[in-house]
Parts: sequence; structure tokens; C-alpha cells
Amino acid sequence: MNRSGFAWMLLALCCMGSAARPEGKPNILFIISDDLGCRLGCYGDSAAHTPNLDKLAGQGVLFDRCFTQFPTCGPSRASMLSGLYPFQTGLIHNRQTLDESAMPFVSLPRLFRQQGYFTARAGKVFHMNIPRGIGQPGEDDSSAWDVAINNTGWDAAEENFLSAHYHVSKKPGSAVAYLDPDLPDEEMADGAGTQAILRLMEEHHPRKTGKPMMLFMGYYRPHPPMISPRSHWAAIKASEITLPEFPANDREDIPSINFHLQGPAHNGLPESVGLAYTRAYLAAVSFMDHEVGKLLDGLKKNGLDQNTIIVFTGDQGFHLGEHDHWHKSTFFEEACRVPLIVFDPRTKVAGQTAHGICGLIDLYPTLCELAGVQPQHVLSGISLCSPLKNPALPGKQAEITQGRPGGISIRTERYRYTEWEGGEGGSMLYDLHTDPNEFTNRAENPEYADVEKLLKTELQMLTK
Ligand SMILES: [Ca+2]
Repeated sequence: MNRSGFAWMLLALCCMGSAARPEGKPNILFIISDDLGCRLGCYGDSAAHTPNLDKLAGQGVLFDRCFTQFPTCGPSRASMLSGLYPFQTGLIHNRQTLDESAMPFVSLPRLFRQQGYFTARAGKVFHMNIPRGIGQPGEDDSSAWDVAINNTGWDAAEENFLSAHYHVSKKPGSAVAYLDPDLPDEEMADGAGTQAILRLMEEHHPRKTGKPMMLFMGYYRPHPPMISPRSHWAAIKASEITLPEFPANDREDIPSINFHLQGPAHNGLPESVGLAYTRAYLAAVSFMDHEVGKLLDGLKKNGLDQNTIIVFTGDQGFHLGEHDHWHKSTFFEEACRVPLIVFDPRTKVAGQTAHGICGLIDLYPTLCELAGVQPQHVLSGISLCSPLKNPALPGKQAEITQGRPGGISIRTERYRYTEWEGGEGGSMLYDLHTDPNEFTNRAENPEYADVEKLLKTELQMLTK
């Protein structure tokens, strides 16, 4: 079945569930962390310290082959929240908005609001510039929310984030920059966001309002500049951090267009800087995990833990030295693969891993089906309700990731094939069974000609 076929099937499924009364519907807590790759304990990272997310994974289903539809903040979020691919909507830049005046389709939280949910967000859900856009709405869908909190904190003040340790470039949103201020969590923008969501859980409790809640918490960390309270750095042991290895000639067969930022600030860092930056990233992840823990405690304290579906994910991954690179927006696994944990307290499945391929685009139809909410436009993802009940089920045959400039990529269980400008601007083919670190580009290799041709055809079919 092609993609649109899946979408129609999904619509039919969702229609079946839409008769449920609002008061019987589950609450939704959707947590998204910015620039978070799979650098969590539950994804096998031994240097990470993420006890709360590890616990959540132990209660729900961890998807270990989930891919973003665009390895850059804004387009990734626009795709996830519209349920459509970037090539379908044209939303491929950070500054584009899903506001109802600009777009003909309904964003996920606006849909839930229209169908009886109390919806609220704190922090970065739709795109927002980091750090200078913190405290402002950014490219928000303003009609999606009953309450929108533009939380800010010490780390968003210009004089503070410019006091961080910078390597080469001082452009804070994309710099190699980090800092460990000796301050309480609540003084950071993310800490303030957590407190706002905890207040909303109490003030808009379904018992008081008669409405189910859909709460979005968008954490800014570990997006650069990597600023997190000093108390979260102790758990990240410098002795446990190693930098990734790669062949000396690794870059010779990689089209240079694959590296979004090609300057010295993000390539070939001195080892001491790379180690410090990796520690800062993991400390920021540990801080974010600690904040997630407070939200989970808040659900329990308010008696919401047995009727709240929790989604935890990230918008795209981040290179920490793989292929000698230190940023995002490439078509390598480090930038395209994202964590996804879903916990539905109504199911008996706990602590299992779904290995099938899926994408962030699948979250819109998944939440619609789980909540019995009816979509208003044809969605391109598929519901993950089946793997949530049985994680051993196979996933999609392939997932698509688009990127700038002019790049598009297909990921199957075994291969990743990427091309720019239909191949005119370069191409990459990796055999992930024999080459999981993507060191040998097989594009235009005669031995892989049949594979390349097949993947190219599939890519064309799926992006028509
Ligand atoms: Ca991001």
C-alpha cells in the first residue's frame, strides 16, 4: 500500500474512535527536547545520566528506529505537527509558520483544542530561535493553545549566554558553547517551563474543567549554547567519555554539501574541546531529564498518571564528533535518528523496544487514534498504535528525510540512500548491515548499482 493509502486507512480508523466523549478521553503530555539525539541511557549511552527517561522507557515502548523528516528544528517540527512531509507543505525553513492564517491544514494541538481538549504549551514546540528567541512565541500556531507560556530564564539573557565558553565562533545558537552556572534549576528557562506546566496541571485539572488536557513541554536543551546548572554536571564523568573514531580518509567520499556548517567551529575540534563539549551536551541532557522527572512526579501528585499518555521525543539529532562533525542537519544517522518513547498507561506493554522503522510524522495519527480525535486533513504518517500493543510487529518499509539544500534521503531497514538535486548535486549510499557507522559511501559503486537503482525508484515513488 502506498503512503496515501495508509493515510486513508488511518482516517477510517480514527473516525471509528471519534465518538468517545471528551470526559472519557486520556490526557496527553508531549515532551520534546531540542537537538537531542539518542544520547540517553535507555538508548545504550553509558556516559549519559538519564534515570527518569530510562524509567519512562521501562514503563512504555521505546522506538529505536525513529527518524526525523528534516534534520533541522523548524521544518522537523512543522512536519511532525502538521502530519505532512516537508515536500508536501513546502515548510523547509526555520522561519515558516503553521499559524492558521498561513496554512490550510490544522496543526495537531489546534485539532485537539477544536475537539474539546484544553491545550497548553511551555517553551519550544513550533520553531523558536535559540537562544535569542527564548521568551517570545517564535513561529507559533497561536490558535493551537488555550494557554501559551513563553518561559525564560538566566540562560536566555544576552550577557549571560555570551559569557559561556566559545570555540572559534560566538554565534550562540550554532556555536560550540557551554557553561555550568551555579544556579538552581528554576532560574533556567527550561526549569521555569517545568514549573509552568506543573501549575497548569493543577489549575486546569480535568476534574475542575471537565476537559482532558493536552500539555506540550518544549525543552530548549541540549540545543547550543549548552548551559545547564552545575549540579547536573557531576553525574557526567569525564573518564567515561570517549570521542568517536573514524578512518583518516572518512571525508573523501562524503559530498561536502552534507555538512550544513563547514567552518572550523564545527569540524575537526581539538580533542580537549570535543571532550568538554560532549560532557556539556550530556550535562544538558541530564538537566533536561531531571526536569522530565519533575513532570512525571507532577502527574502522579495530581492523580493524572493513570490517564495520561506520555510522548517523549526530539526534533533531530546532533553530531558529537562523528565524521569529525559537531552539529546537526546532515543525512547521517546521528542527525536523522531521534529518540521516541511512548507510554500509554491503558496498555499492558511495558519496557519493550520496537525496532521497526517509523518517523516523527507518525505521531499525529498515533495521538489521534489513541485519543479518538478525528483528523481534518489526510495525514501522511501511519498510526503507531499497533506496535504500541505489540512492539515486535514490523515497521514501515522505509522512511523519508528531507534536508537543505535540495537533499532527500530514504532509510530502509538495511540502507540509507541520499541525493541532492536528484543526484546532480551528489549522492550517498550506506549499507548499514555491513557499515553501521557509515564510513563507506557505495553510491555509484557498480556492485551496488541494483540497490541504488531500487532505492532511487522507491524514493521517487514515496515523494510524488
Ligand atoms: Ca532542534
